[in-house]
Amino acid sequence: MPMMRRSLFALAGRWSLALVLLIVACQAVSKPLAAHVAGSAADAGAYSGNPVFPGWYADPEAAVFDGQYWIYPTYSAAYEKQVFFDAFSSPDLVTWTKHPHVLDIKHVSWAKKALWAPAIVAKGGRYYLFFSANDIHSDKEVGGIGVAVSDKPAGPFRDLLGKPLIGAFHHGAQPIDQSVFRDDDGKYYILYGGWKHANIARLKDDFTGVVPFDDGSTFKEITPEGYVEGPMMFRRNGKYYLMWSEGGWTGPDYSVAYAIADTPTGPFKRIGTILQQDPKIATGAGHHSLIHVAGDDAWYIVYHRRPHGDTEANHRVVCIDRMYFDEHGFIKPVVITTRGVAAHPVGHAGAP
Ligand code: FUB
Repeated sequence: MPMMRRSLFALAGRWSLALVLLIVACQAVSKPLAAHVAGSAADAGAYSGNPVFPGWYADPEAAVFDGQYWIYPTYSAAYEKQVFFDAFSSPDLVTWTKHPHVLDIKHVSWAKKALWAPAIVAKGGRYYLFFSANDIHSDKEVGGIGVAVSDKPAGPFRDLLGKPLIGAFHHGAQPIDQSVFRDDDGKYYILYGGWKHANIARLKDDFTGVVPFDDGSTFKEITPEGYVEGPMMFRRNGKYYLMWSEGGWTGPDYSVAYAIADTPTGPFKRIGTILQQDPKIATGAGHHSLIHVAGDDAWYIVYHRRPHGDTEANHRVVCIDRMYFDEHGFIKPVVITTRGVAAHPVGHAGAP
């Protein structure tokens, strides 16, 4: 090949490489995602569709900050690739913007794998992202539940402690699947636990550790019948609602049940299942969180489920549907949909 043509080819090659790098860089910054409306074309823009954004994601944590809804899910790629969190924000539950890598394992010195089940709290102008890491199977391993902090809900989040907040098994609970509950008196509690045991502990005000209850105990087991993992708590009309996931997370029967008590430490007696598969829609519906829009008392359940007939364990997608209470305060069974929820600008929303 003559020298001139070779250098022209080399130049074209370099420009193509530059173009590809530019495209990849553009995709890495926050960008609005097209709404994934699975209903009719008329739904576009009016309903969220389910899943609400593309990609394999699970264990969604919902919150409302700065006039936006936020969802922080587990990145549900293959096990060894679950090493960062993306976040998603929306002004109306329909249009979602992806915020890539809000927390990455490379910024948590003790974390190596299995970054799971984010839980977020805003306090004192900062945002605290609780996470599980390393999927530990005994106290001999390093890992458990950690906490990272940022000045913005979109991160970047950085490890607060340089070590796990809860790094050992208590009452048989694997230290994963945390959620944080703020009671009306301003006390913060962490609920967590895999391997069919649920614990509650009181958090220090600065989230650097846990403080003992009045009776001197630090971790209280609150495991209800049927419990597997993914506990979360909210308060409504003076009652404490504990919700959790049951069944195997890799299978179709994964589901959510709940109990009601007069105190955050229970006792919690299982009332029933409120979220489960609908063979006509999807399977494995579980590991959820809630959004409460105080202005019109609307409740949303944000959860993951798996596409029909897909048996790959990590193929989980994030969905939103409405949740309703009956006149006695019991939660009605959720109807899971492909249409999702109607657009609801944030207004006076507040996540429990
Ligand atoms: O996503 C990883 C694990 O799967 C979570 O910790 C469990 O709750 C289950 O959803």
